[in-house]
Amino acid sequence: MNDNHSSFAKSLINEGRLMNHLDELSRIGLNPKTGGINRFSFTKEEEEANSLIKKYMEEAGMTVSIDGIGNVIGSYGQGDEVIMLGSHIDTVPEGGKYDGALGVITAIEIVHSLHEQQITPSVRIEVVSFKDEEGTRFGFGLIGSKAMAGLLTDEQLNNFDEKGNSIKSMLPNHAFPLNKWKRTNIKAYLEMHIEQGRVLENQHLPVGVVTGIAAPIWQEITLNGRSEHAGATPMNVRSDALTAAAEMILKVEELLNKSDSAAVGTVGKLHVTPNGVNVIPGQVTFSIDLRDIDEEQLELLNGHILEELNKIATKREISFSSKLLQRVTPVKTDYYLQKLLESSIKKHHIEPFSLISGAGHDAMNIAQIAPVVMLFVRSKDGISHNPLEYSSREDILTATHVLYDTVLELIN
Ligand code: HGY
Ligand code: MN
Ligand code: MN
Ligand code: MN
Repeated sequence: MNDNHSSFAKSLINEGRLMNHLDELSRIGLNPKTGGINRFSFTKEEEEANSLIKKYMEEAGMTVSIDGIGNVIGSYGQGDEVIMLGSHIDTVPEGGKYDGALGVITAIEIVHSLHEQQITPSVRIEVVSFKDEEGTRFGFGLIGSKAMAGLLTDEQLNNFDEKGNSIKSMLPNHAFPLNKWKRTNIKAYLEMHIEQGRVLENQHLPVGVVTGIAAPIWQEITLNGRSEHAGATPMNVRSDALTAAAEMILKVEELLNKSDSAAVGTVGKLHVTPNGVNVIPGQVTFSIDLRDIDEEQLELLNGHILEELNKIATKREISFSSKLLQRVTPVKTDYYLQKLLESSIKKHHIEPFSLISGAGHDAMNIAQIAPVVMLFVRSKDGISHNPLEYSSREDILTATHVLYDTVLELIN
């Protein structure tokens, strides 16, 4: 970056501190054998990470609170209206160092540099680390941003983790009633996040402006056949839940490959019961994660897939049930905020580039109650949800300066 503005801002974003904080956070929940990070909601790793970001927020001059759902909120400046920055610090199993964490750490650093320059914003700035964005433990995520958008319902909290704990049982009493967390004073929400895809890399660009976010429908499919002896049961009398699941999973892939929309579908979790080498599987559950930017298309595709899976279950005389785990609305981001980001990007002599997010983000929920925009940072080889997830120091710092400049516009 050679414009004097960025060199001026450069001295104001403490790059060493920013990168150290990212490194320090990434050591919490690190699996030294794989390099993967395991930091799930309502665990000691999350608690440790929350105290670390609370410390960073306080050092940045923020007052910190944790709401009843578990969102960690750093507040800087005065006033009712809020410019909100944030993301999440929880991870998928064996996740990477940057997914979510980058948005929280860079947001704290932006406030820290404002604080060091004694810049008092005309509106209050909040940095939020949203609770349980990934949904790793309870099968549905975005809990913190759902609560802030008034979208979290009691019945959703009855999802259970592998050990039979429900979210409801993990929340403190003062989390209820849930609708008390709905926010109405957010003037703008800006989230920096790694792209988790290959578009920016293919464009040879460090950052991009997100104009739309595809949203997921998550379902859990349960198939019941009959557990029987693997040796004594002839093939023609079996009621094998796993071979039925196999045919269904390939059918999901076939329907998505054939669909002419940008929709994607993934079966990421599969659970076989009783899971014995010499036992014909009696029960199988598997997840379906379906995404599209177009809500109508998404619903139609979802209905079509369920119909086709039901046909396979009937043909195989296997009982079939589906449970909706979560349905999030795809969103378009705010045009004015997109243009603000673009003008900051131009100031850094980078060509502004717009793209859609295939991954879901807290911004989808906050978009229901405020104008939002996201700034994507290039992902090496597009890899994410994987210990190899990587964004370069240079790209991270460029993105931080761009977001810093945009925040300056919003708080003057
Ligand atoms: O699933 C997602 O898109 C995000 O990583 N939670
Ligand atoms: Mn700048
Ligand atoms: Mn993620
Ligand atoms: Mn994320």
